[in-house]
Amino acid sequence: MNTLEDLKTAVINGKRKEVKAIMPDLLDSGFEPSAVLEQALIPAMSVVGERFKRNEIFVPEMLVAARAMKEAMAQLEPRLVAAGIKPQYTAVIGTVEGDLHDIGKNLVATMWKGTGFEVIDLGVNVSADAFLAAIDQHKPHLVGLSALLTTTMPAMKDTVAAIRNAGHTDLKILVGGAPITDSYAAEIGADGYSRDAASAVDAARKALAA
Ligand code: B1M
Repeated sequence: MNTLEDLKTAVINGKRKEVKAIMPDLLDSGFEPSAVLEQALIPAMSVVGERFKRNEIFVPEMLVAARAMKEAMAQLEPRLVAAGIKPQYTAVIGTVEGDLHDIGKNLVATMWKGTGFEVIDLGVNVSADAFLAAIDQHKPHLVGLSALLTTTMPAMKDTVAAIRNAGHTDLKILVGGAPITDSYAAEIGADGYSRDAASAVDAARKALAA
């Protein structure tokens, strides 16, 4: 029988096919989807990030690890969403312009779907204009912006400013991503920040109740 450690190792090493085989084994033998996420998948990406920082691996290895992670997420998402109820709120989410990281953003989208939000996911490298067009089209209650690079934090700031300048002063904006902090969120005029996907649910509820 496979273990969470087997899954973590397969993701770190970018073994997509192994991940594809291990996931049903774990999920069908009683592992909670949240444990799979928190004890195997997220720690795997941390290891990958650390190795990249130490120049032990490079972008191609990071990319294959991300693909393996996505394979796991494709199997995990239906289980995480299974408890979902009829959507009460609509949210638009995307990774800001210049930034191609989407694993964390996808997780936040999954958690929001799982707690009864209708989520319109604009993908990665989303310009402020594309956010504005989606806001006009879908009239969301909440907008989520993700940024993983210090170099794309200014794009997050510009997107918040563009949304506010377009007159959406009451629309709730939630931000997150590894380099983002509570104080940065406040500084750029967002309504909330969360450090991970699980707390993004509470942060969204809190912002909407305010
Ligand atoms: Co990139 N990368 N990357 N990368 N990458 C990081 C972010 C980095 C920290 C690695 C490192 O140096 N240790 C570093 C950024 C340094 C910095 O700016 N401070 C980095 C770099 C430098 C780069 C490139 C510039 C490398 C290069 O080309 N030389 C390049 C940039 C490309 C671009 O975006 N323009 C690049 C490319 C890539 C890949 C494409 C190869 C790949 C991304 C694949 C993909 O996403 N489809 C990749 C990966 C995989 C990573 C690491 C290893 C893992 C990211 C990840 O998926 N983490 C990452 C190192 C790391 O994070 N440890 C790294 C797992 C995920 C679950 O966590 O995304 O943090 P995270 O999301 C969390 C929270 O942040 C939060 O909740 C999520 C779930 O708990 N959160 C939100 C995220 N968004 C939120 C939104 C919210 C609320 C919470 O509300 C709306």
